[in-house]
Amino acid sequence: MNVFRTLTLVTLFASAAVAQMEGHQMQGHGAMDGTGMVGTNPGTMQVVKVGDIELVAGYTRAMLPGQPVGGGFVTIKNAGSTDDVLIAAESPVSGRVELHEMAVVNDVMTMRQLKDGIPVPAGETVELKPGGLHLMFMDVNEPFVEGGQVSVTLTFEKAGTAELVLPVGPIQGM
Ligand SMILES: [Cu+2]
Repeated sequence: MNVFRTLTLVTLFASAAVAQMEGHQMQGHGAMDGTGMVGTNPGTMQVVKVGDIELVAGYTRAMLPGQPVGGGFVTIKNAGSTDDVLIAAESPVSGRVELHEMAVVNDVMTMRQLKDGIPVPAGETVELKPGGLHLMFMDVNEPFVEGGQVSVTLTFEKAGTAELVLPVGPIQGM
């Protein structure tokens, strides 16, 4: 396990120069985002609609042994005329799911929790993807395995709750 973690950290620093995770566990984000920001959708998630919100192309990634956190990604379309907000996420496979943003600030890759949620303005599409907005599975019970599925419930301020089943794609960059 320590070898994997070391490799992941090396990869992270090699690609992202200096990473500041603001209290997050580095190895998790290294495996998720550290090797290049290019995501390939490994499987097809069933489209889910709730109110004016449509959720497509969701997925997550296999995790390294011992990795405690994992990222989740999905595209959110708001076909309505009312702004909405993704305010919460939860999953039976992890202690909690946070809404996160990754961004380069002053040439440094940083990540933060979005405690006010992720806005989904009327008529717009918001993409949760590697290197940007994402779901962060914290305190994961067992590492996600490629080919598996991860259930997650998203709660929107206006549209209500949506149940997604995210396919688990390959570990990135290993
Ligand atoms: Cu995160």
